[in-house]
Amino acid sequence: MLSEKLKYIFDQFQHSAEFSSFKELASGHINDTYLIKTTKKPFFVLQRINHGVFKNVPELIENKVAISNHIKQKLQHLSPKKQKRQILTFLNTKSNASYFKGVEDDYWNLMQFIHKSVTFEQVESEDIAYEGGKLLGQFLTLTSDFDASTLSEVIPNFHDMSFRYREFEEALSKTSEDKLLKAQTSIQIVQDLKIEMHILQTLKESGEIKLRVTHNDTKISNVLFDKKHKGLCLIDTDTVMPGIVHYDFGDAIRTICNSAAEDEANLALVTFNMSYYKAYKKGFLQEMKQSLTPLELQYLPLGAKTMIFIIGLRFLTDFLNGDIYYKTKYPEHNLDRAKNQFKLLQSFTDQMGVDGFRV
Ligand code: GN1
Ligand code: MG
Repeated sequence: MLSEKLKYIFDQFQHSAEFSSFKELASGHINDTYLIKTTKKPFFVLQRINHGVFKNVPELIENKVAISNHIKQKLQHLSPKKQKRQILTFLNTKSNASYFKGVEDDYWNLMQFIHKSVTFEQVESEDIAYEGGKLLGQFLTLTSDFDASTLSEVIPNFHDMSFRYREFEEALSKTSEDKLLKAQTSIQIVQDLKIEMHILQTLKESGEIKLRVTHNDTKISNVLFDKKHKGLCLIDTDTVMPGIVHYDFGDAIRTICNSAAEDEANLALVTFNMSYYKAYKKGFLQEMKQSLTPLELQYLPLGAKTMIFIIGLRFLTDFLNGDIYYKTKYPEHNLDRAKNQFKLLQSFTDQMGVDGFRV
């Protein structure tokens, strides 16, 4: 039984808590995540890291712990209570490893649950967008003096556009006629935007936009808020790696400004909410403006466009590949996700106008 298995794994970690029950936290597309309730608070979050996606789990956990420790040092002035709510705390196993390896080649990681917190799958107000922006700005500021080159690239080429195009082109050449037909419009969009979608990568490769620590999965459901909807911390730091600021800015926008869920199939419901964009950007710049170069600042809108696009491209590629990467609930789930992102992109570009992206 799953409950017994989770209790067993939970008990391999260093704590004196007693397992009472569990609840699956099903919002992620890659890992399996469980809230572990104990007889006495705090609760915990137990996560099975998807080893197919994350090839080197020890390095992934090293990254996460190093970033948490760095933030902890920076936030030493806060009360212990506040620190517990704003910094992720990972636990070691009884044999002092940072993860537990099960017999089925399954890798587990445990952290403390942050009580009295909430997350949003979708944004409900400008205030939440603003708070989300502030929190991301704080994360990037707190980690700005961390040497990004010491982080492992847990998923190589994660936001690399040429790599994602290569994967897409390979999928195109191997997929079925039926899938090609169903995805025709989306495929055309991808082909049309190829040059523009490489602009940021070129600036990154030339060194004109510098590498820093980035979170790389800043969707709004990865932002933890307190009950009054003030930002607490970013969660899901699995993909913390060297990157450019546009990755994090754009990936957050992608979810914050979508008037519908990421997989809403009725595209009439999918529009880009410009007032949330402005609120988010305001919060973000309040924390970040001093440390952004003029070039980084000018390219933020294109960062948003590029990140909406790249996630759409990845969903589309996975559809063409027969759903081998993301968890899906029905056969065309990935295609619906891709179409959704491309509709969002269209709505964003319509509202920004051509000049909105010009620098
Ligand atoms: C995946 O599993 P989750 O929800 O944390 C993906 C992100 C995508 C996101 C789309 C390692 O994140 O890159 O933006 O789905 N993570 C990985 O919702 O591929
Ligand atoms: Mg993630």
